[in-house]
Amino acid sequence: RPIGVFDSGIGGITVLRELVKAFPNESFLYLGDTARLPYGSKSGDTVKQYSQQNMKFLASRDVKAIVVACNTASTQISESSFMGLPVYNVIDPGSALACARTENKKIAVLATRGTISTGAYTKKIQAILPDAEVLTQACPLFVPLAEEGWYDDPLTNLVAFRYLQHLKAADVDTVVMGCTHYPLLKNSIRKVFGNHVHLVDSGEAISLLLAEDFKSKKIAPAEENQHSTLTIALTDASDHFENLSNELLCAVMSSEIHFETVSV
Ligand code: DGN
Repeated sequence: RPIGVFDSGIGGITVLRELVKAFPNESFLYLGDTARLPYGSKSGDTVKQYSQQNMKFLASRDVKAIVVACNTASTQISESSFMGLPVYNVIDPGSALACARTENKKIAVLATRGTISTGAYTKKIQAILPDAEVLTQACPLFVPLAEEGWYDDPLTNLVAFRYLQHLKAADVDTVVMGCTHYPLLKNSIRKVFGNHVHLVDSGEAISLLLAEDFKSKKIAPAEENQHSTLTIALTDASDHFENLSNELLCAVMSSEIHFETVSV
């Protein structure tokens, strides 16, 4: 049985890439809700409703676990199981990893307006490190830049400096990329903060958590010699999406990606 993963668009592919890298024997079914993208600027109730529909779709395809590869959706999902399947949000492991990495306890969280407005990261981080200083910044222009594939571009650098310069001046030592699109713009984010700052990536954080749960048998690992598959289902067909995801995943994939268009 595959692991189900969903996001509104290309962002969750950064999570999928880390999962494929960490668990090469596993099969994955990725749902990109491209027909209803973006989630980051929609109300909590709408994002919650879309997320429930996405989880229902993944459950109907017999996945063994659901990874919510979208921070905005993660803020609206309080349940840790859905129709009997374990559900993983990216905010809990991202907060835990930021707390493990920081030394000066000054942490910046970059995310969509939707995620920032819930205060989810600040609450989670301060539940672990009560005296942590958490600075937040919504970066709404990052999502269209990532969807456009402008990963290393002078315009992206300029936007990153405009959003982030004040956080660099505030001397944060850890930066949570609290939107799964943002790791695609890592080079530009690095240019602002320099090499000494820890960048926390949702994909890395969730992979560490899943590794623990495979070890403790909370989820059953795939058989060693099983042929793994990767399916990407989109709610709106897009050649651009297919090209970008092929490009992002080719280095970690051993088999071909199967694309489908679905309704949820
Ligand atoms: N990638 C999503 C997140 O992590 O919040 C949001 C992107 C979007 O739909 N705006």
